[in-house]
Amino acid sequence: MGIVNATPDSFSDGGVNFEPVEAEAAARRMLAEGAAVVDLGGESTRPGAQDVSLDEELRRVVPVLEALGGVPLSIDTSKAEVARRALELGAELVNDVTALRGDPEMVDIVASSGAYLCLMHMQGAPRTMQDAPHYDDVVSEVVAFLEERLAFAVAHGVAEERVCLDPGIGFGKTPEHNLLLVRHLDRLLRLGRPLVIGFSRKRSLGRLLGDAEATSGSTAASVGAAIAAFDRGAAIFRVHDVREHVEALAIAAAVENVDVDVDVVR
Ligand code: HH2
Repeated sequence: MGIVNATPDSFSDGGVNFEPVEAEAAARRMLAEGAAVVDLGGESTRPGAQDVSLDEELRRVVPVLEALGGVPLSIDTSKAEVARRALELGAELVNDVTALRGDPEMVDIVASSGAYLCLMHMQGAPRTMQDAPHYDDVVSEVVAFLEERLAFAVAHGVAEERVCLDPGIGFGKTPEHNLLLVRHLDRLLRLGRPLVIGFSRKRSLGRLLGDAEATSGSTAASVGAAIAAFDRGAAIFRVHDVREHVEALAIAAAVENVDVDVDVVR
C-alpha cells in the first residue's frame, strides 16, 4: 500500500504531494513500482497535527481521485462524507484511523457501499497522543480494542471478509510499544483478519537508532521493520518507498516459498 498525502504538513511527505498533479504522479509511480493499492489522505495525523475542515479535506482529495479514476485506491479519512465521495469516485477501501469512532455516519457508508475497511488502533487523538502513552499490557489492549471494533463493524453490516486490522504504529505509542506489537503480531493474527503495518519512516525508527529528537525514520529502517512484520504474518505494508519495500518483501517471500532440491542448493 503506497502512501500519498495530499497535505502540506504530513510528517514525511508533507507538501511534496500537495498539488493534485504531484499526488497523481506519485500514485501512478507507486503502482508502477508494484503497489497493490494507493492510500490517499487529505489530513495529517502526525503527532500534534491540527484538524482539517470537511471542505478543505474534500478540496485536497477530490481532484486527485478524479484524476486517478480506475486505479486501486484507498481513502485515508475519518470523515464519512470524504469516504462517501471517494467511494463514489472509485476508491475501494476506507482507511479510518479512528476505527469508526470519529464519525457516527462512517460505519453505514462503509457497510452500504460494500467497501473494504481498515480498522486501526489509536490511543488518544493525534494532537496529544504522543504526550505520555501508557498501557498496562500494550499487546492485550490493542488486541481487545481491535476485536471490539471488528465486532462493531460486523454488527453494523460490514462484511467481516472485507476488514483488515492495524495496530497503529506510532499512534499513542512509544518506540518500545511499537516493537512489542510487531514482536507479538501472532496475538493479533488470531483475530483472523489480514494485518496492516504502517511503520514507514515513523519517528520511532529514528529514535531506536539513537536520535532522541528524530521526527522520522530512514527507508532502510522502514524496510527492516516491514520484514520483521512480514516474518510474523503481516499482510499489508503501508509505505512511502514502494520499490524498496516491494523488492525486499519479494525476497523475504521467496525465502518462505522456496521449493528446491536441498542437494542442488548445496
Ligand atoms: N499512519 C499514518 C496515517 N494513516 N493508516 C493506517 N492504517 N496505519 C498507519 O500506520 C497510518 C495510517 C501516518 O503516516 P503518514 O500518512 O505518512 O503521515 P501523516 O499522518 O502525517 O499524513
